Formats: sequence, C-alpha cells, structure tokens
Amino acid sequence: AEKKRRRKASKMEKTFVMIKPDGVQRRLMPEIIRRFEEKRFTLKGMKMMSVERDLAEKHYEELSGEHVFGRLVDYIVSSGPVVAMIWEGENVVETVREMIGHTRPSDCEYATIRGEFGIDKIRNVIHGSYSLEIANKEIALWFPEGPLVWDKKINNHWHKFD
Ligand code: IDP
Repeated sequence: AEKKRRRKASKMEKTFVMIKPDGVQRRLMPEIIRRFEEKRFTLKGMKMMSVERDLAEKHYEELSGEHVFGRLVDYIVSSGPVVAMIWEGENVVETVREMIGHTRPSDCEYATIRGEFGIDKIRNVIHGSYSLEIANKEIALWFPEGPLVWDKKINNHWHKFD
C-alpha cells in the first residue's frame, strides 16, 4: 500500500508556459518565475527567443478561423522576444492556468498574473497550456531539440527541498 501511495503521489506532469512580448517588455519575467518557483514547480527548460511566423501560426492553430488570429500572430511575431518555459509538477497544467487567470484581464481574480498585470485581451502577459494533451503538443512544438539536459540525473542533493 505504501508503494502504491508513493507512486500516485509522484504523478508528475509538465506544462508549457510562454511569457508574451508585453510581459518581457514590462520586466515581469522575474515576478512570473518567482510565483511558479514558490509554488514548488520545477523549471525544466527555458529560452528567450524571437518567434518566427510559422511557429506562431502553429501555436495558435486552433484559433486560425477566428477574427483575432492575424492580429494575434502579428503581435507575437513583431512585438519582441518571448520567454518559452517548461514547468513540471503535480497537477501543474491546471494550477498554472488558475495562477494565470482568465483570458480577458478585466475578468480575472485580482490575485492572478493576468488580474494583476494584464492590460487587454491581446496583451495579457502570459500563455499556459490549456490541458495535458495540449501541453505535450506545445512542448514538442517549442522545444523540438528534444529531451532537455535537465531531465538527466544530476547530483542535486544540495538543494533538496524536502
Ligand atoms: P488563453 O490564452 O487564455 O488560453 P485563448 O482563447 O486560447 O486564451 O486565446 C489565445 C490568445 O489569443 C489569448 O491569450 C489572447 O492573447 C488572444 N485572444 C483571444 N481572444 C481574443 C480576442 O477576442 N481579442 C484579442 N485577442 C484575443
């Protein structure tokens, strides 16, 4: 029983998070990373990058029929770099979405990232995967270089949290 409980407790998942160009420009990167670190999620990969049109279109594929698609892709491609990240933890996909808040910042609880910092529907600071299935797709899309070096076993006894 002990073994079974342990296996259940260690059910880890990963999600994809992107600090959007407005979040980078407004220097919200440390604030955002601090929140996820303090929630004890583990940063598994991170890169600052400018986004090619092709990548932006693939990322927002689901919205390709919507009127906002062109504006959204233009915004991501031409407003400056983004920070792409992989975060790992228990129930991380759903929890990160809750910490981010509603798409429209004016509809957010105050204590969410968008509630506190979001300006409008396009400039809403941050993206987080909607579901585990989408998270896996987005991680593959944004980190095509494959398994991250961080996934290799490392000697980390000196910064164990518990
Ligand atoms: P999400 O980012 O909360 O998952 P989605 O509906 O997946 O929301 O939309 C993706 C992004 O597209 C939003 O974060 C926002 O930047 C933009 N967006 C969505 N709907 C609108 C709109 O009606 N006007 C402007 N931008 C929008």
